[in-house]
Amino acid sequence: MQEDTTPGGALDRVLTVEVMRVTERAAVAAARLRGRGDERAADQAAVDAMRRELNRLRIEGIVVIGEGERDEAPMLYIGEAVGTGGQRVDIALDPLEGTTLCAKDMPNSLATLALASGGALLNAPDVYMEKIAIGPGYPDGVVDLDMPAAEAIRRLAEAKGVSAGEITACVLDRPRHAELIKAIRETGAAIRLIGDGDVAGVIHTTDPIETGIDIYIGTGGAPEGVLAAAALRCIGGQMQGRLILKTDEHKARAERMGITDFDKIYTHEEMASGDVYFSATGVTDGNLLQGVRFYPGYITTETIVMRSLHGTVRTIKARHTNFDKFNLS
Ligand code: VTB
Repeated sequence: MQEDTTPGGALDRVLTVEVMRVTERAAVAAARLRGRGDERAADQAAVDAMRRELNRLRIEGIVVIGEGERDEAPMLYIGEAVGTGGQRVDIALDPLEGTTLCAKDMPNSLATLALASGGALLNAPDVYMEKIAIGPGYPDGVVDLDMPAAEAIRRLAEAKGVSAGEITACVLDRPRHAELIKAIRETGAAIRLIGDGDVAGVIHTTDPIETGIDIYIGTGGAPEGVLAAAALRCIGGQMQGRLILKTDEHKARAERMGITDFDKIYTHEEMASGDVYFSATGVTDGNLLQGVRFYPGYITTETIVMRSLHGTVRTIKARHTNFDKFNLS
């Protein structure tokens, strides 16, 4: 059944269940390789499962954020068409976000997918992106990418009605963030350093009581930025991102994707506009989602699936007893 066609182009709402199914399958495939120290194998298993499921959907989907450009990614490459035909949709995916986390069986690796009306997702090259994100409930513009990190922490604390010492920032643990980490610590704020997985890092800002994280700051992958922006479009919060296009080669790649202003700061609404669905299934246990559990005779998954049009956020714990659908061998 099709929903009313809104000016932004509403998507078929049955896709709520379909996107969840896709990330569930990818998560189960990856989870079987949890803790084996083989990132490539876990990623490949998730990619295969996600591709298989996407190709069963009644959509005319184009991967705009994928595993890489065609020459470097044999499957789910940028520009790949998926689905059996139907509504034209843009797809952003990361079948295993946090491959290292999964290979080491560390928290917060996810299978993620976003789906939006055709043309609604930013076609970002696989470069770095500076990011800042906070959860819902704050006035617009309370923090932005142009302000020093210390000021962002102070302004956020003031808006939350607490001291800077009660704020926790999530930052990727990378040498490039040494100055950023120092500046944040000087405000008295705490830092949750993460090894990988900044899609989860951004989503965690939307539920500080559960996750303990108020703000995400730092430089991570641009594709992960678009996925996180899609999630925030649905769940609320604010995010800004700026592509880091230092070399001519980066700029040429961005231009091929239709980007002309190389210094532009994108809001999350600009990175993911129109009607957006986002789904993430836990692979390893995490702050918001339990990882896949294998029991004798059944498997459980936990998924957060959301849609921007009505702001519905569902957390679905599923019990799967038919293993055929997972292609386990
Ligand atoms: C992040 C993180 C990913 O890449 O975007 C990061 O979310 C950025 O790149 O899980 P570097 O690893 O080069 O810092 C990942 O860690 C891996 O794709």
